[in-house]
Amino acid sequence: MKKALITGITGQDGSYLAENLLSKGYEVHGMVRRSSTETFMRIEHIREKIHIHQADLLDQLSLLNLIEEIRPCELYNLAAQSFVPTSWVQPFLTAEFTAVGVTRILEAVRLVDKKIRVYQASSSEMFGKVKEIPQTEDTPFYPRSPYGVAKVYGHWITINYRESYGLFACSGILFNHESPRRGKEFVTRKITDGVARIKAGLQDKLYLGNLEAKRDWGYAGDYVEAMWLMLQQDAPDDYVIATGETHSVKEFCEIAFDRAGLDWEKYVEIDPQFFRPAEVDCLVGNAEKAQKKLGWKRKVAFKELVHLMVDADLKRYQV
Ligand code: NAP
Ligand code: G4F
Repeated sequence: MKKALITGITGQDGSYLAENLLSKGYEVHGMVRRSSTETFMRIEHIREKIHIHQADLLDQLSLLNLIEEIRPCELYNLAAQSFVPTSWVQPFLTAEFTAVGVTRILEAVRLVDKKIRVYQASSSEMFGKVKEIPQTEDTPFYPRSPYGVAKVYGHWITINYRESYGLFACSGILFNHESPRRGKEFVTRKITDGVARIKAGLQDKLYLGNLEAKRDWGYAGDYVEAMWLMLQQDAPDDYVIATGETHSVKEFCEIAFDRAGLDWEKYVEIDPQFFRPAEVDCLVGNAEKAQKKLGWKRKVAFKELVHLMVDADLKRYQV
């Protein structure tokens, strides 16, 4: 039985990846940080099938001991401070988790067993103020937030450990991917949760920031399959994972409110506090390399994604 270790298993992607790997017959281990209250909501339904261990990206020894104890074949490093606005408020912490944390993982793998295959969660935020459209694996980076800068570090240190020590380390440059398990502060889930709360009479308005921002939004369930595929290849490499379509926040609102029979313009208000010090205006990826080499293809289209998120939130509020 193949063993996998997932950091960030309590997050959106970690929960889908754990399900995916269980369905493939893996023994799944998840790393969680110590907390006074458990944050296991997204993995509650598979809690009995997985093995949970405490360690922290900030603590080198805990990572080393954990990897030594489990000796996984594959390690998926999904843990990070992943919310872009927080990275301006907590830039040092973001750098420690999201940037240097990657080196701690890679060092632990290097010291324990160089044969462990590593997936690093890189991000389309690295493209920031984009240098070309659409973005590929060769597009130069121009990050626009402390989060984006930290991810660029994580991306390059992964490549560096591959080239310096021969680690099988892959970096997946994933564009935005969403689901009913997305955190409620991210714009898609904030909208679908807002739609459901308005429909249920629990709130009157939804306050948002930049409605003109455009993203290449896919479904998280499709994207975790790409992570796994990267680690099954003969050689490690980096891949863009995206849909190739871009849509504005406004468009997302229109479709989401419409799904609940509401007119978005009656409910959405602009609140300047949600604008960012530096914005990423438009992202759109070209996943041709992943399609050709990994045979990866997204299954859920944009409108279907918005509908499935709205439907799940309406169900949560029983409307
Ligand atoms: P998420 O829902 O925010 O999950 C982040 C996970 O990291 C949580 O499990 C969190 O644990 C854990 N974590 C944070 N700091 C930690 C620390 N110091 N030690 C151990 N664990 C820690 O993020 P996601 O959407 O699943 O994304 C997964 C990864 O992909 C992240 O690295 C993100 O930056 C990257 N990414 C995401 C997207 C996207 O669109 N979703 C796109 C590109 C890249 P707690 O439960 O304790 O908070
Ligand atoms: O949903 P968002 O917060 O996601 P963002 O900043 O694109 O980051 C996400 O995707 C990255 C991949 O590109 C990941 F690496 C990262 O971890 C995270 O998962 O914001 C999307 C857009 C932004 O342009 C923002 O300005 O929506 C705009 N927006 C407009 N109103 C808002 C709001 N964003 C949030 N969070 N809240 C608003 O009220």
